[in-house]
Amino acid sequence: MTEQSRPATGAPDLTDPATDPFEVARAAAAVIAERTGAERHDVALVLGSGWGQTGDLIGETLATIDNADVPGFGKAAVAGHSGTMRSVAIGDTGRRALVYGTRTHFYEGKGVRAVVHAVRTAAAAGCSTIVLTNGCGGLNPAWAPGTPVLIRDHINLTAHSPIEGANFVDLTDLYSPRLRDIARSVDAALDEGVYVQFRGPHYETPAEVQMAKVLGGDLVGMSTTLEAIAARQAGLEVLGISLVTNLAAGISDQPLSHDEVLEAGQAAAERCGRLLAAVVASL
Ligand code: 8IG
Repeated sequence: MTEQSRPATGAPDLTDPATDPFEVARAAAAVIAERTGAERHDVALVLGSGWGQTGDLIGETLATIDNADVPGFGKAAVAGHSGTMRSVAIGDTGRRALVYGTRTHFYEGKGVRAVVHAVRTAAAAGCSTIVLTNGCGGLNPAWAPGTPVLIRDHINLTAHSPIEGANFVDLTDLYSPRLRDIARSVDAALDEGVYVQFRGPHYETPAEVQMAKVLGGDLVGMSTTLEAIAARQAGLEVLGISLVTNLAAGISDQPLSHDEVLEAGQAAAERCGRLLAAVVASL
């Protein structure tokens, strides 16, 4: 393709080592600013499995952008995820939330840069806080499907990092104790746990779930940890919230299905939406 015939957006190749991912993030942020009319956004939210409906409760959507129109972003790969991002008014505070309707998962094979691009774009768009949500399997049988759980810490089993080069980022308190306190002030019943990211896209075997338990894990999923690391590198304060959509394999005798995930999300949408809205309003 010649320089001239290349589309203006969506074109940069994050897998090319010559591409600077932070430069692409700045280009993406510029498109977002132009399309939303907002010079900056304050808080970013990534809506994972089961969280799709919750963005609406935060406030009025002022602009919706197709991911395909923003440099470095692609189409949604997961059923039930929306391939758009939205600029949402946070109540009447004058502040804006950048709400991502989907994420790129590591298992898609597009590389770690693609996985964390939304996070870097949020930072470039001016956000100081990011809320990472996901749907996951729970190891604690007391967490019925539809239970939101705060992420206290993580174990990254992908054997990858979003950070390139000799850049030793401190991950102590990666999941902000301050933001977890705020979340608990909204919903005092919230438990917290250690999130273990597997590569996926298959769910775990029961033996792998037991391994996660021995390692100190409480939640198993296929996202979030790489994004959280990139967020810390970018200076963002991170809140992680998992929605337990199923008991992890072998914890119950039920087989796992994506339909179950979507159902649990529907059922929990109201509680999760109110939680997100209240948290974002009190940041
Ligand atoms: I939703 O049980 C959802 N995502 N790895 N295991 C893993 N990812 C998940 C699960 C689960 N449920």
